[in-house]
Amino acid sequence: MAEADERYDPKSIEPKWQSRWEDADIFRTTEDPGKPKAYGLDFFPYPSGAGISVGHCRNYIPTDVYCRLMRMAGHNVLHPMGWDAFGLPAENEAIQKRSHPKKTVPQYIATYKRQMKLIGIGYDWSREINSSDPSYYRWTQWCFNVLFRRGLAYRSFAPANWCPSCRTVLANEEVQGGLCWRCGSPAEKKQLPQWFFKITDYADRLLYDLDDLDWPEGIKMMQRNWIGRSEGVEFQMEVAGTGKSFRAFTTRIDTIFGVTFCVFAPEHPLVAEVTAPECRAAVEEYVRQAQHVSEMDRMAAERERTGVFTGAYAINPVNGEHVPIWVADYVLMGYGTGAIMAVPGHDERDFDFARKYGLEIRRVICPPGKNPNDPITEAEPADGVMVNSGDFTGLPSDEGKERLAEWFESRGLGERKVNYRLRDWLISRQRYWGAPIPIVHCTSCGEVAVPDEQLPVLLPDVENYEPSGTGESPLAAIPEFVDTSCPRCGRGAKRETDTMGGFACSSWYFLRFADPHNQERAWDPEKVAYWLPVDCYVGGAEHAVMHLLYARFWTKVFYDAGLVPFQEPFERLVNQGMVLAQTPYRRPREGERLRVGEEGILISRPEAERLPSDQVIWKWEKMSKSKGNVVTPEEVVDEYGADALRVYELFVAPFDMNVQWSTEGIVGANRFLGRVWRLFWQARPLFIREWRDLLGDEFDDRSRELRRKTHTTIKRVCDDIRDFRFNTAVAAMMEWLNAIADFVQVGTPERQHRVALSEAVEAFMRLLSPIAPHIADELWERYGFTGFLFLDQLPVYDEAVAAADEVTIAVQVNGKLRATLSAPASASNSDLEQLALGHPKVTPHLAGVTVRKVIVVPGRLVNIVAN
Ligand code: ANZ
Ligand code: ZN
Repeated sequence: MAEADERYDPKSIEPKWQSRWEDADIFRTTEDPGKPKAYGLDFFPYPSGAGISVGHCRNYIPTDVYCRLMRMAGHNVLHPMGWDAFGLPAENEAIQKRSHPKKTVPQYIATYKRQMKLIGIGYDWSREINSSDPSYYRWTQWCFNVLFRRGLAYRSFAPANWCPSCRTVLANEEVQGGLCWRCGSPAEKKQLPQWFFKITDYADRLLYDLDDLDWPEGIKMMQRNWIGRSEGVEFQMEVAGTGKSFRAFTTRIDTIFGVTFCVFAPEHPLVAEVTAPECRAAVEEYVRQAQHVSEMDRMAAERERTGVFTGAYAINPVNGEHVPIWVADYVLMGYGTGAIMAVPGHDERDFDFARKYGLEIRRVICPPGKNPNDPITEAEPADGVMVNSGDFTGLPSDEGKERLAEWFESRGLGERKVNYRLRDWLISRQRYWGAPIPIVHCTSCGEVAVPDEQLPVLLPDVENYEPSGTGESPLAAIPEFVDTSCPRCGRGAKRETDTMGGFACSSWYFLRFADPHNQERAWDPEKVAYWLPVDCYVGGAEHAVMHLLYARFWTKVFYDAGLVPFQEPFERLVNQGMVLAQTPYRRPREGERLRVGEEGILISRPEAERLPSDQVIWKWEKMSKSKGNVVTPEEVVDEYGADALRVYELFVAPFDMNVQWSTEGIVGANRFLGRVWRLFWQARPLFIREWRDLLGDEFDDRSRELRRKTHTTIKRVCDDIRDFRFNTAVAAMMEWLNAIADFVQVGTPERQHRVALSEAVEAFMRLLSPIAPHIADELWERYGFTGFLFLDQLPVYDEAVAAADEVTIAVQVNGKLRATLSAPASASNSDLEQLALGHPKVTPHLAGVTVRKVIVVPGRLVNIVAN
């Protein structure tokens, strides 16, 4: 057979299959109620001019493998893709390129799509959606109306974070370390009327429902912290000699006898009223200074505490003590009441502050092992027994909290209170490239929603869309857009000119994929009920809070409105690790200034190669356009093929770990596929297509062994892929390939050998298909099968065949034979390790030493290294 000499040539195989898949439209999703469904979804990408890198592929390839496997396992699979095309990134990029997002976005989308096809991703493109298309944002506006009608969208004046360089308002989460997340300029404050969604109404549900989600624990923790629920007491304190009082929130009312001062936030309204004349100048100056410090910095734990005394005193309600009132910026106006009782003995910030300004530090909580009069040398925030606390002395913290809450409540001086860190979601953008907020301002009717049937409020087609720089949206400068009539009373009225931030579009797109072309409504409830919730949601951990919290919030609102039958959109969430690339920096020259946190000047690769090597510092950094360290899928596919890229991305490390990009790794993946190719040509003449009918043959030991390997691997690969353990799935395929190769090597003189071999190679092709679909379909065809493996089935797993005969394993400790044990041939390395470590003849040799290493040779030996 001449073809047997043919080399593995992905360049001829891959485009051929990609166009065949496309022609046969194999990825189109069908809704078959008779089959279980599986919905695999990647985070909604925003198409940028840089295209995708092999870093992004680490998101798309694994999801594709999972979806392909589920399809072959008999599920109806929804695996769609669309574009988060509205929003700041697209707009800012277009501004930079002096183009228009209407022009750039479609170009970028075309690139993304081409790249995704190039790496063999099986999206159902018939469901493609684009959030900047009126047929989509019409329904984003409809969603706004749903919230508005339920009292969950409101407008209020609020200090907005303002980036003077992007000339735009920033959401709190877009200000990072006091800087604009896009451009890095320091953020300022500006008062503007803004639209908000009342996510705080859902704080408790968003918090409690996290418990049942199959999400990474770290992400759940971040959401819990973001919501920041805390239980405490809010109570009243008098300001001595003024007749005025203020309220303070504390989570530690059990420490109230330890209050030695109080602190107001600089913005607290009482500051001006209670400050004594001799303190006024200093206080005013401090308040002025504080305006320039971002909230983020004010909260930072490591920051040096500052403050000034107001000259006023507060009266502690439990003991009548007068304590000084200070102003300090570590107290935030936006949390609790903006005023605190300070307990330096048991709160770290208060401790630092008291140390710095020489304020009294008192012990009122005693942990086990300490005495009531032991001095406090650092803040002791733990609960304990109350001491020096009047009638409450001797109570444990928990009980003290209850008793004091009752004490305050019975006197009408305070009450139990739950506080949240979570703030309402600022949705307004004073920018062009977004869905217009569908509201009309009428002088007699107020804020009126544009009726659903009049949607969409179209984004006007304009040339000049750059931010006005006044804080107003550029839409405000377009009279044809602004001037309208009130939908309620018909009189002249003005349209809202703010647009919605991109997080609105991505808060419901996963629903639209279930019914992407519906022109009557946002979605057909039956289709959504069939496909949703998303079974597996795949993306980067950087969206831990915003997108994932907002999407959960909208889903709950839709649930309450009877629009969807579930309360959580994403049943299972997985985060892929990042791809890091070597990034060259040049050592700084004399007097050259560096960016914060950097040891050198970022340079390009060619530049790095020209410089003497001692001038260049190489660092592993996240692959990104801004670092100039991007490797594109095109480069890799061109040289090694899409299947090799896929195998490499899966095999290189556990799915959720960061990886360092390596070309050698791809060479290895390509070599593996080359081995598959050659072996399959070698085995081709031995293949018996009707092997299933011949399973009644007597099998000898080697044939049984191969069959066992086949079936244990089928199980392992399927389980691994479902659990996103792609690296071990590929490793199992590699081991299996070696076993098949050895088997062929030894020879196949009898029919039973060829039956076992045929079973193995057919199963191998099927299992290879989700991972490396092009080569799999090619081999499939060359073995005389027709059709596409994607539309075919996974190999059938037979537990009885996989069930192992026993094998005998020698157990050594430091190279000396100490025991032999029998174990199932299918036992994994860690099973064997456990058996060996627990063996009664082995344990005496491990007493008093530490196990340093356990080496397992499957089927043969366990060697324990201990000393
Ligand atoms: C006295 C105290 C003693 C406190 C103690 C803590 C420990 P969480 O858990 O985050 O809700 N606090 C209250 N309002 C504040 C504000 N606007 N800015 C800064 N800090 C504020 O934190 C609640 C605690 O943070 C409150 O309990 C208060 O300090 C402080 F041993 O009161 B505590
Ligand atoms: Zn009106």
